[in-house]
This record gives sequence, structure tokens and C-alpha cells, in this order.
Amino acid sequence: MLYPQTNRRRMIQELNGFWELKIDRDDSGRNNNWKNGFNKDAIIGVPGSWNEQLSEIGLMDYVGSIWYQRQFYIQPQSIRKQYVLRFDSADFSAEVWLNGQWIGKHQGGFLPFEFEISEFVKEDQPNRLTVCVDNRLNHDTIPQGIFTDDYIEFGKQRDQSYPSTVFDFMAYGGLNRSVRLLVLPAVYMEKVNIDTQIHDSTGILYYRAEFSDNLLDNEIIISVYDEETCIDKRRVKEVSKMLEGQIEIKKCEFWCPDNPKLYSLQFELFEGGYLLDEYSIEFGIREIKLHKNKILLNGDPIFLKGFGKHEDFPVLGKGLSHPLIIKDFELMKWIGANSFRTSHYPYSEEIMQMADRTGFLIIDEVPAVSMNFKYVTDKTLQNHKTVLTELINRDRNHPSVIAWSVANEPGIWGEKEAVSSNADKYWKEIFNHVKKMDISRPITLPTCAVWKNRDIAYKYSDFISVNRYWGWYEMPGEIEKAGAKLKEELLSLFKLYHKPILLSEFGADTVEGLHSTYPQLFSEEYQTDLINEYFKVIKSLPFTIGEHIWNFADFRTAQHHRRIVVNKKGVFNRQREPKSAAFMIRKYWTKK
Ligand code: GCB
Repeated sequence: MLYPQTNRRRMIQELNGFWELKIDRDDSGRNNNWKNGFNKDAIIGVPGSWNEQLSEIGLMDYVGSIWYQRQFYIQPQSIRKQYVLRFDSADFSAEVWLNGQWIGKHQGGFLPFEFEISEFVKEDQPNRLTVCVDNRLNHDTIPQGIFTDDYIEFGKQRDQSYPSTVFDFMAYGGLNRSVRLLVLPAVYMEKVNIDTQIHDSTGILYYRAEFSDNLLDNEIIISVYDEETCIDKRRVKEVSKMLEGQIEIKKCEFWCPDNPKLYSLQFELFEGGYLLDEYSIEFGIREIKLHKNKILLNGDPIFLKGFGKHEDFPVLGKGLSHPLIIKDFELMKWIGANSFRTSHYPYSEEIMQMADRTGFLIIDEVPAVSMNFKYVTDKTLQNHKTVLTELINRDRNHPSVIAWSVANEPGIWGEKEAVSSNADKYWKEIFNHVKKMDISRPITLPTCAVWKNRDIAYKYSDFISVNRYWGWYEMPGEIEKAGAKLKEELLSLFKLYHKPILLSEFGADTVEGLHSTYPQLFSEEYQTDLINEYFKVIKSLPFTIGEHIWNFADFRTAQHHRRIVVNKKGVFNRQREPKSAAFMIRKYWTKK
């Protein structure tokens, strides 16, 4: 699936804006044929989560299905077109009707899906688009859902949040990213995969393109541009449904954080001399390798400085906002970061593009967060593989993506099944699945502290990622002891596994404005000193490859006595104002 673009042969009709909404508390929408139209309960802005926009009508903590509808027109076309409806995400599942006809459904949030709707769409008449979005999760879905009985079974009633989630962020529902109608040529390019390698000063680009149908009497022109200058042009004739090739760029500028050089690759598809379709994609040439306990980018070691983040902002919830994307990248540059993890789900395609352009390195994660292996089923495994497939297909062309993260903190419930032979088989299959799709990037899996050095993730990860909260959840108030414990643990992990280690989470909840002369949890000084202590330990261990602070900014969670509306481990607050720690971090990360 390609990111939408407009050009000589492609058009986009935005379907963002105000939609009508109806809450389906008793799941009666289907029986009542809401697909044919309904009387609205409210109007909602798309993209955006329903929770904070419509908390006044009871949607803050709503879990269930909600129907959306709107109308659109299409202009009559003089030549045949294909119409594709694209949802950049729907959290966590969606079912779609057009003019009352069932179009399809998609399970899983945070990833795009498309439907070809040419046979259902009407020219010159109103088209009614109806979407039922459902944010319920269960044991088979990714992420998994959790129920009151599960807490009881584990004797963890005090851990129950409202609404119940296994993860520590708000399960924002809705059409959180763009909805668009793509007007495409009768036969169009459907997919492009790009892989790159470097050889001395030459960059090698491998491409593989696929088309929606067989091409007849065709010629394809493939061009590489450096800014406005065409640096390579070639023609291929009589292509069927797929085209592969390789292009060498001499004296190539390799993509890296200091010089995020992007070239573009353009395909022009001619049939009988007529331009049928064109598509142009930005790419960066770079190579990632693990070597002697270092991550090498284009042969040079890099150290990851950055954050675990969230897509989260007041009112928008997880809704896409271009200004917010800009702000977050500006703040990350300001503080001297060079990387982040898309904790705990795929971020918008616009964020990925911005990382390519600004030179940020991304660990790209699927929403398999806090899995409880007691409840894992074959369906969970299938769904897990599906989200990995969808993520890799979506993001593999981004130079910014340097690693895949296949989950976050499985086994956090302490369930013995998390370290069983079944779990071992599960992870083996997951890691193999990713390796089969992409051998060019390392794979990792951030772990919690529960399983100590027995966590299965260590065996399969190419580099180890550890989320550790010594000095917060364990050893609160004892910063030096926490540092010593961290050091001891990292040394023992390295001794056992001989793999480089990323500190993928560490931090402290911090209330801005709360100060203390002694190590006091929640104070700005405590966050600063604890992060500083971790920095010292990480620096002293040559096998560490990076430090990702938890979190970039405060973010909303489900209701729980442990959280005052938000998780306050942000270095910036939810409005993106810096806490004191930000200034210490900036000094440390920007020091030459
Ligand atoms: C973690 C989780 C993250 C939480 C964080 C915390 O280990 O990976 O999702 O938000 O701890 O603050 O407790």
C-alpha cells in the first residue's frame, strides 16, 4: 500500500472534517440498518479520538462501537478511474459501508487499510459513507484486552483501571488519522519496496514495484532525482505485474542524522505511449549493521539518544495533528535527541516521513504491549504476525527505521506461561516472521524487570532492550542504590548474552513545580538526578548502544489510583513545556 499523493494522474479527495456520529451502546446499529443512515447523536472532528472531544456526552471512557457517517460527491470522469478509500487508521477495528453496501472491515488499530470501491461509488450523486468503529479488545487481539475476571484470577484487583487496559496509555478510539478517497488510474502502481546498500562511496538501490493489474504494450521509465536533477533514467518495456531492478548512485550522499539526504525515485507508466500512472517516492541510502556490540550506521558507530513517546495531546487524544508533529520534532532537536521508539504502536505515516526528513532514527514497534501469555491463543499469534506484516509493508522504505520492535514487556503479569516452551515457540515464530520479511534491520523486544535474565526476549533479540525502573517502582528514593543495581544487572545480562544493550525505558513521574532539597519522588530534582544517574551507568558500560528516556511528554492513561489523569514521566508536560530535567538532558546530549 502506497502513501497517497497527487500528481499528473492521481488525485486525492480529503474526507477529513466534520462527520456525524451515533453511539451504539447496545450493539443494535446493525439490526437497525444504520448503514443506510442514522439520526446523529453528535458531530465529531476527523481525524481525532472521540474520548476528549465528546467527554460531555459520555465518551471519555467509552468502550464499544460508534458509527460515523458523511457524504461526498465525485465528479464524472472522461476516462476510467479506480476509486480507493483509504483509512490511515481506525482504533481498534472498523467496518465500512458505502451507499448501504458492505465494503469491508479491518481489525487492528494504528495501521492503514484500503478498499477499492469503484463498483459502489456513484458519480454526480451524494455517496453515503458509513463506518462502525469499535475500540473493544480481547485476549486474541493485538494489543490484548483484559477483563475484571483476569484481575481476580491473578489476585490483582488493585491493578484494575477504568476502562480496563493491559497497557499504560489511554485506549483512544475513533478515526484517529486521515480518511481519503484516492482517484487512481485504471491500472496503477500498488506497492514499491526499496532496499539499500552501500559500497565504498556508491549507494545501491534495489526496487520492486507491483501493479494493480497486468500491463499491455507498456513502457516504464524509472528515474532517480537528486533534488531537481535527474541523475539516472532507464526504460523497461513489456512489464507484466511486477518490476524489479537495481540502480547504483556513484558518489552517493548517505542518509544519517547529520545529513538526512533524500533522493527520489520516480516511476512513469506508459501504455501505448499514453502516461497511465506515475508515482514518486523519497528514499535515503544507508546501511544498518550490528558489529562488535555497536550499531553501525554506514559503518560508523551511533549511540541512540532519545525517548519512548506516545501519540497523545489534549482534546486530540491520538488524533493526527501536523503542528504537533512539527513541535515534537523541534523539541527533540532542541534537547539533542537523535532517535525514538514508536512505543507502543505504529505512529502516523506523517511522523515517519518527518523522521526521514529530519534525520531521526526510529525503533518501530507493533502494538503487542504487555501480553499475558496465560491468555495467548493461536489467534493472538496470527494477529500478531498480521500486524507485523502490515507494519513492515508500510514502513520498510523509511531510512529512519533502523530496527523492528516486536512487542513491549510481555510477561509483565508474572505468569509462568511467559517463560514456558510455548512462549519460546511463539517468539521464535514471531522473530522468524520478521526476519523473513526484512533481513536488513535488527529486531528487538523491550523487556520488563519481572523475569530478570530469564526473559525469552534476550535469546531472540539482535540487541537487547531493557525497560528498567530502579529508583522508581523498585528502590524508590534511593538513586545511588538504583544506579548500582542497574549496573549489576546490565553487566550480568551482557555476560550471559553477549549482545549490545539499549536502555529502552527509565524515568520518574514528575510534577512540574514540585521541588525538594532531598531525593523526593515526584519532584523535578528527583527526575533530573535519577536520569543523570542512569546516564552515568550507561556511559560506564561499553556494550550499551543507547538511552531512551521514558517519556518524551506526559500522556493520558486509563483511570487508576497510580496516575493523576496522566503518566507524569514526561521530560515535557502534556502541553510540551519543559520540566527542569530537560535542561540537564540538553546540556548532556548536545555536549560535543
Ligand atoms: C513501562 C511500560 C510503559 C509504562 C511505564 C511506566 O514499563 O513499558 O508503557 O508507561 O513502564 O511509566 O510505568
